[in-house]
Amino acid sequence: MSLTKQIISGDRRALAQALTLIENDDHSSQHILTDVYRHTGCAHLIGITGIPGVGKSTLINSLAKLMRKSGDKLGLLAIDPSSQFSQGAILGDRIRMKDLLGDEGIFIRSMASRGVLGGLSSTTAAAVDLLDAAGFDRVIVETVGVGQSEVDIASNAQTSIVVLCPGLGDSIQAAKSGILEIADIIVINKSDYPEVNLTKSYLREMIDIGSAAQTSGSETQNIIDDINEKLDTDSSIWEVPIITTVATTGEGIGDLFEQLLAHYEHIKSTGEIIRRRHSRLRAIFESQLRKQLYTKLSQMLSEDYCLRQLEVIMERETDPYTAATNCIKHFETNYIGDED
Ligand SMILES: Nc1nc2c(ncn2[C@@H]2O[C@H](COP(=O)(O)OP(=O)(O)O)[C@@H](O)[C@H]2O)c(=O)[nH]1
Ligand SMILES: [Mg+2]
Repeated sequence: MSLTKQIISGDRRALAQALTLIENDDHSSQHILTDVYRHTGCAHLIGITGIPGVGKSTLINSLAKLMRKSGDKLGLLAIDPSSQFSQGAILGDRIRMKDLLGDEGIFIRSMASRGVLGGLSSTTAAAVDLLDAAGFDRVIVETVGVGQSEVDIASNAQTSIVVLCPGLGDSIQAAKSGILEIADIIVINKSDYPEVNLTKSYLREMIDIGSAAQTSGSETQNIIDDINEKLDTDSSIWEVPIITTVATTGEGIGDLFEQLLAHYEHIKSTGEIIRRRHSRLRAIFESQLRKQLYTKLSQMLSEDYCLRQLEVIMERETDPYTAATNCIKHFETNYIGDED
């Protein structure tokens, strides 16, 4: 049986093997992804982001236990944005999610990215597609929110959860970095610590300011205008809930699950899910184009024409700027026109 068939039929070892190929950016991974693609599109894709130590893994552990009670099969991915995934972090995740180990309805995997250019987001997107094709009802991606990467992850998710702790410092940081804008649900975890209510009211204010600014200004920028036009504007508004949790005891996890289900229903009933699917596919398509062009470019650099240009630069007969333009022209006429 082919690896793809094994994955579709729920073989966990085959799935693990394929994920390793993707992680290593192995040339065979593209064939696997092409093969499984038509089996994707069924899972609810959930992103959970927040700074390290905020309690994401612990939260997922509690949430997953609850989700399993309703029979959902779950795929969990922990993504590390640094190129070398530290063993400590993997071990940490394993300990935090220990309740889930041994459950056949749950698949857990930590992943790093070793590829080039946008490696993390394309590795994540590919891994999510595999879990989706393998028949998991919900795929949860845990990622560290640092700078731009959480926005990439958001383009992978249908429901994005941002996790914060009580204390204004981190919330102000989150608001400044734009991380609140991607949130469909905000969780204030570690609510056993003081300052929860202050944090909550600050966040509520920030979100309300943010959504007021969005409705008054940026509508024209939307790429998929016609889909948006079809949306009934009143019922299409999702008010971002702020949920307080204590992940270690499970407090508030029921509310979180309820809001997750409500958000999923909301995006399905308003058609927002189509817009999110489109923007996800667009992101995957663009990142594939970038990746494949980069590969072609790397090949081109070692070809005679470029090597000759390099010699001419060294002899100061031309400058690197003109030489680069010449190479691109050569590339366009000799390669891009060749293939369909
Ligand atoms: N007091 C308290 N500690 C928590 C809570 N949630 C998680 N922790 C602890 O915070 C630490 C980091 O949790 P972890 O889930 O690994 O955070 P992650 O890096 O965001 O995945 C662990 O020691 C957890 O036991 C909570 O709600 N309250
Ligand atoms: Mg974690």
